[in-house]
This record gives sequence, C-alpha cells and structure tokens, in this order.
Amino acid sequence: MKRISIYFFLLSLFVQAGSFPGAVGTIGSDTLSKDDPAFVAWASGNLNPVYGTGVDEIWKTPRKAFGKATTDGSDIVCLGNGGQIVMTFPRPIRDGSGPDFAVFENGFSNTFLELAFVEVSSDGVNFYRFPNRSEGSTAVGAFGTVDATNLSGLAGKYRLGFGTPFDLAALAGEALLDRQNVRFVRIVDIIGNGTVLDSVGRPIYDPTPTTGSGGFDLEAIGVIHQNEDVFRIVRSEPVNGVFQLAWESNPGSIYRIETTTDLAVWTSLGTVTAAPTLGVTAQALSLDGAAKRFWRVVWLE
Ligand SMILES: [Ca+2]
Ligand SMILES: [Ca+2]
Repeated sequence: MKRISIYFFLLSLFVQAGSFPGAVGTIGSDTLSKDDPAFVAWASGNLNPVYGTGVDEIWKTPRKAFGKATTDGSDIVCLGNGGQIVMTFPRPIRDGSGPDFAVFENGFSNTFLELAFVEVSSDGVNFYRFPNRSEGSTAVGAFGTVDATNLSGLAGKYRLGFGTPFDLAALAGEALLDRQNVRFVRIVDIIGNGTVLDSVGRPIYDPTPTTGSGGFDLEAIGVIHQNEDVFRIVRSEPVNGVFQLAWESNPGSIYRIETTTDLAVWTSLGTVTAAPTLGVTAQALSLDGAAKRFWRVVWLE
C-alpha cells in the first residue's frame, strides 16, 4: 500500500507543474544568482519612468535599480500597476551564446511573483517585446501564489537575489533590432487580473491588486554579454558647407571629436555627451575651408 501512495503523489506533482523552468533551487531552474560570475555589468541609467497606480513616493527612485543586484528588498524602483521604465547600460548588450541579461525583482518568496514584460531597443525608438507565456489559469489574490513553471519570457519569475534570464536570440529576425547593440531595456508592469494577455493570447495572472509598492519592483538588471567593439559611424557627409557626422552611441557615454588634415596629428574639437534617449548622436562640424579634412570619434567613458 505504501508503494502505491508514493506513486500517486509523484504523479500529481507531475500533472500540476507547468511547461517551464521552476523556482530557485529546483532542478532545471534557469535563474542566475546575483553573484553569478557570468555578470559583467549592470544597468547604470534610466529614462523618465511612467509610474502606474498604487505606488508611494518613497519607491520612485530609479537610481536604486542601478548597479549590482542586492539582497535588500527595498533597493528597488517600484513601477506601480501598469507602469514602465527604460534602463540603460555602460555598453550595449549583445547576443552571445545563451542568456544575455537578467532582470531582478524583489519577490520575498518563490511564489509571490510580480510580473513584467521585457522589451529591448537598439535605437531608442523601436522596442521589441520578448515572446512570453503564462499558463496559469486562475486569478491570484493580493497575496496569492504564482507557479514559476507556468511562466516564460516574463521578468519577476524569481525571488529577491535571483535574476530571470533573457536571450536576445528569441528576437532574431526583427529588422529594426540590432541584437549586437541593444542599448535600452524597457520593463512594463503587468496588471495581473487577466486583462493583459501573453504572446498566445492567454490571460496573465499575478498578485492583484497590490498597493503601496504596487506592481513590479525593479531591483537590478545584470548584463552577461556586452558589446565592446568599435561602434559605427552612420553619417559622414558635407551638407551646405557643414560636415554632418553621426555615430551609434550609448546613453550615458561621452565621446571626443577629433579632426586632422594630414592623418598624422589629430586635434580635439571637444567632448560630446551621447544623446540620452536615442542610439545615435549627431554633430554638425565646421569645414573651415581646408582642402581636405578628416574627423574621428573617440569613445571615452
Ligand atoms: Ca544570447
Ligand atoms: Ca537595486
């Protein structure tokens, strides 16, 4: 008899589990600890957040999502219900082998999971959402539970100190996304009452309603693969007596413009701060009557 009861117990576990990797500490979980040596950089800036409902002023500090992930559940920016934020990085994220970055939330258990969509952009204009799935089929109360095995492609799947990985390869084929130069990551809170749908049109459920620090609490974003290659010049031409120069730039970075007439001695024309919301910075430079002149852009930090 004892053997039979064990059999049924295992069967019921198998039947209940969803299709995707499970909670921290379970076999097959794809989470990354904040201390994983795979992380080479962390989010370092943000664009203006759009806060949703149910978030107190004390949680509206985007700076707390900069830098390395912590074990401090209050070291977060709270998006509010339906809110969103765009984060920037020291260098572009690139698509290497396997996951390329991970998003950290401050969930206090393996089952209190507040969820968000993750969208990326190279140019700061065109954003692409990671394909996502939520297989949960019942509404979750304010302090209800969410099963990680039901979730894929959504941030917030793991508790404080453990990131949810994202692989840019999932967005192959998007014409206006340069997967080797992802400069912006947008986190979009999901109102988990079933009105917001996953990639295949199924309702997404997470703890609802939440107040005070409602919605997704962004703790950090860790980068696994970053692009340290030479960046590209996208425009270099004289127009109406002015030389128009534009290059792919990373928000938060500083560049020095240099010029020469003989390719031997370069003279600085000063420094330029990257365009804060776009992936390209443009400058109009004086031609100053030289028969031949060259310019170059040097990436400082
Ligand atoms: Ca990848
Ligand atoms: Ca933090």
